[in-house]
Amino acid sequence: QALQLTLALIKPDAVAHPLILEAVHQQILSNKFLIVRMRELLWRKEECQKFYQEHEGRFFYQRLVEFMASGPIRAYILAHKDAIQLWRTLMGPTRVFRARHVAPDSIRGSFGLTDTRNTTHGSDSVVSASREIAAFFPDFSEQRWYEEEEPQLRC
Ligand code: DAT
Ligand code: MG
Repeated sequence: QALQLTLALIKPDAVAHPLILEAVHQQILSNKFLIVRMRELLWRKEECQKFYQEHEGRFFYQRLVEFMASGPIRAYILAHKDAIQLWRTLMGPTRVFRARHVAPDSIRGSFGLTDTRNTTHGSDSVVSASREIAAFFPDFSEQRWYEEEEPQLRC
């Protein structure tokens, strides 16, 4: 079975706290994701606006964009047989109140501060994963990875 790729982000609220950053990183390792690429960066407001284009006009959009540009973020390309769904399950629900109630041990249930400052991001489909990976890792060729690296990694 081929490995699937997803984009995971650790948002500024979590990168700012070394223990939370480390705890989220450990979740990635202990769930047997393969870390294909990783980088830390500070994002500009314009880049955040583009990344979250689908939410333009929502009441939280401005807040979200400003938050994502407010400090360093860590971006990962993660590989796993079920990368997209598994990472989203580990993150838990978007909104912190719900996360604390229905998935208290999830990443957001454990560390989420507010509905906006909710620790992590994960792609929600194969199509958005490709788009989001390209946004953070413009030099990464998914096609090449599937041709040259993935066949040697799957077991
Ligand atoms: P997710 O990040 O779980 O995919 P989403 O795509 O619906 O959720 O929203 C993107 C981000 O926008 C989310 O991580 C935090 C922010 N957001 C979403 N809904 C919100 C709300 N009701 N109030 C404040 N921020 C919200
Ligand atoms: Mg989303």
